[in-house]
Order: sequence, then structure tokens, then C-alpha cells
Amino acid sequence: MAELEFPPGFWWGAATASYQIEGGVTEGGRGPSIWDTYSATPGKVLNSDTGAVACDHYHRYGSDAALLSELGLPVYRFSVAWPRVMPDGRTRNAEGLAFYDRLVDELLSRDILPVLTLYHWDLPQAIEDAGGWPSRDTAYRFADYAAVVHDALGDRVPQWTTINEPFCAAFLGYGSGVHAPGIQDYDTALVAAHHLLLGHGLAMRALTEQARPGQDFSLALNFAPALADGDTEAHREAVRKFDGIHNRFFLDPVLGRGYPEDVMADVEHHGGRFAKSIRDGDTDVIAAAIDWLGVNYYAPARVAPLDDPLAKSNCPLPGLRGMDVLPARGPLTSFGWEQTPSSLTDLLVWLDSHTGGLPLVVAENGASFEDTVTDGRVHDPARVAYLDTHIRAVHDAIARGADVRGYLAWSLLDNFEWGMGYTQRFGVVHVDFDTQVRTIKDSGRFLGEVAKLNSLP
Ligand code: GBH
Repeated sequence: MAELEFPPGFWWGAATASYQIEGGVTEGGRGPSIWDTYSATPGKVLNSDTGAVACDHYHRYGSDAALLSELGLPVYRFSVAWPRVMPDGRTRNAEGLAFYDRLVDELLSRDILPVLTLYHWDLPQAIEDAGGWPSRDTAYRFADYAAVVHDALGDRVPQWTTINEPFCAAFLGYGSGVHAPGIQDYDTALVAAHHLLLGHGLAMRALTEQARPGQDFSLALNFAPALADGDTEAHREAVRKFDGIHNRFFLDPVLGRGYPEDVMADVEHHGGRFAKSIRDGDTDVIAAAIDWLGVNYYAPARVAPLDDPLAKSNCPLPGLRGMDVLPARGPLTSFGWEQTPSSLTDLLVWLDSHTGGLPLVVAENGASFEDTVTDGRVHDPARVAYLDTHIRAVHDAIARGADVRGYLAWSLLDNFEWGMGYTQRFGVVHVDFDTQVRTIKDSGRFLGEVAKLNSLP
């Protein structure tokens, strides 16, 4: 392997999510999702933005696929909207499935590998009305939905991801409430987290029962490695706690180890509903063997111990007494997130050893900056530098022995950035939300060049 070359067959591509790009929320028989409801609620999303139109990808999927070809990206990760496929969360909608049918055929005709995510946060509103993720039944409904999508697309889609970032779906949706459905109760959020993981495991069962040769199944977790300035016992304890609830809490059950003992002790005072929601056998269901792990990485978290080990944390995540999360350190992205590529290397190397060599795919990595179109071009040197240094960080991890199989940039298009509306641009392609005109950014050309060379230039 030449100095900055990647292993043969390495996946280069970009990712999106249904609610963030599709629009067409009342078309093709689609039912409402929790994000339609949440974004229509005053004060929830910045500028009262919604995903009603977004990138109008529902109508423009053909030209968006052509953009992938133009960029020279051979892999595309997208998600399926559950309420498009099952408007009430339970009943199959042929017209909704037909949209993904067309999208997949379009990708395959262009030799683009589809990597399909079943759940990227757009829960059918009817399922939320029946209790949402805090209700155990939702995990079973999700597995039924997974089977329906596989039945329709399994003959053509080789790569499957069950759930994107259960951390966000549980803790942002039901804990802090900054995401749909906007519930603010961490005891409920812990129960939701368990049911999301259970849903993953049940969906894995349904999918592997119907598996075709060569198909792979995975899930994508968001990781925030914890960094502390100091190596005292108290610093190590702060790192342990943050890493515990943010990273290991979601990873260890999937690896067949159940919830980490230390995190169970940290969150013990959280009402007991969480511990009671775990039934005999759940651990085995969640432990279904995945073929690769999707690693979503944006930034590390800075943590510090407090003098009083029982003091309330400034971070509302469960179990963080005695520590604070510190402000991010510059240079920052427009979102205010750190740019620390070495944390990605360390994360991948740690995951390699913690998982016993599981294949890893960087399923999301990227940065928001304020981009403008001038003379038909978007010069985004800060994003080019972010991608360059983070791709280099992936290369470093491979050189240190991690089995990393791909790098998918977040995102193909500027899109609906959840609670931030359209104010944060993550795309390697610029979208004018008034005209829907797409303009490839310098970062898109850079990523395409890396893909073509299978190496950093
Ligand atoms: C991803 O989640 C989502 O999958 C995607 O839909 C979204 O568009 C993308 O991120 C960009 O936001 O304040 O420095 O401590 C990422 C989950 C959770 C990662 C919050 C950053 C805060 C970082 N994010 N986290 S920091």
C-alpha cells in the first residue's frame, strides 16, 4: 500500500437521510412522521423550518443520482422513510415502496452501491401516538417494517443498516427534547434507548432470516470520544462516565456484552423504569452478529471533573454527576463543533480492539460551514481541509491495524439540519433552497478525486 493509498475496494461515498432531503411529505400516500409534527410546532425548529420540501429529492432523485456519478462517488448511503412505506406504521403502501424501487434501480444502473438505512429518525406519527420508542411494541413494529422493506428491495440492495444513531433518537428525542418527538425526560429516554436497541436486534433477526448471499447487515452509532486535560483519577473517572453513557452504553449490548456494569451503576437513580424494561432474552436479541459497524464521527467532547464527585453536571445526559462537559476548542465549524481528526484515529483504533476486529465503516463524517455560490462555484476550503485531515486520520487508523472498509461523507447535499433548520450546510453539493439548484462544492470535487485515486492526492 503506497503511502496514502487505501485498501482495494474501499468504499468512497456520501450519505443522506430521508426526512432531511426528500420533501414530498404528503405525496405517494406517505403518512405523517414525528418530524412533520415537531417541525410544525412553534419554537421547536430554527426559523420554523420544516422538511416539507427540503431538497425536493422525492422528485429529483434521478438528477441527484446523476450528481453522484458526476462526483465519481461509487457508494451512496440513504435512508427509507418508514411513514412512506407504512403510512400508519403498520400497513404496507406500495406507492411508497415504489419510490425506493426507482431510486435503487437508478443507483444500480449507474453502478453506485446502495447502502440502505431503515431508520433515520422519521418515526410514523401513528407509532408515536401508540407510545413511540418508550413503548416496547415499537421494537416489534420496526422489525415488521424491516421485513417489508427487505421483501421489496432485498433482491437488489446488498448493504443494510437497521438504525442510525440510537443515542440521538433516544436522548435527543425523549431526553433533552431538542429532536422529535420533543419529550424531556431522561428516565423515558433510557427506556427508549433499550427499545431502539431491541428493535435493532429484532430487525436483525427478520433481515437475516430473509438474507440473500452477499448481503451485509449493520447499525450506525454516533461516537463522541471524551478528552480530558489531565490524567488524575478524577479525570479518568470523568472520561469513563462520558464514554460510558455516550459510547459503550450503545455499543456493548450490540457486541453481546449487555449494558456495561459501570454505566448501569451510574444511571441507577434514574427511576428504575429502565432496568425494569430489560426482559430476559433481550440481551441475546440485541447481540445479533452484525457484519460491520457504522461509525458516525464529528467531534470529541472535552470533559473535566468537579471538586464534589456528587455535584450535578452541566450536561443533562444520565449518570454524569461530578463532571462537566467543557466548551469545544477552536477552530470550530459553523455549528460550533471541534475539528479534531486525531480523535477519529483513536476512536477507530479503540473500536478495532474493543470489538475484536469487526469491520468498520465511517458512515458519517463532515462539517458545516457558511458556503456561498460565486460564478457557479462554491469554494469551501475549510470543508476540504476537514475532509482531508479526517480521511488522513482514517488512513492512520488503518496503518495502526483497524479494519476500516469505507468513508462516507455527511452529506451529499445541504439539507434540513433537524433543529437548526436550513442554517447549517453539511453538503459536498450546495443546494439553493429557493430554486433547488445544485452546485458541486470544491469539497465534492476533492472527495471525488480521492475516490478516483483511492488515495489522498
Ligand atoms: C448526525 O448526527 C446525523 O446522523 C445527521 O442526520 C445530521 O445531519 C448530522 O449528524 C449533522 O448534525 O457539540 O461538539 O459536543 C450527529 C450527532 C450529536 C453529533 C451531537 C454532534 C454534538 C457535538 N451529533 N454532537 S459537540
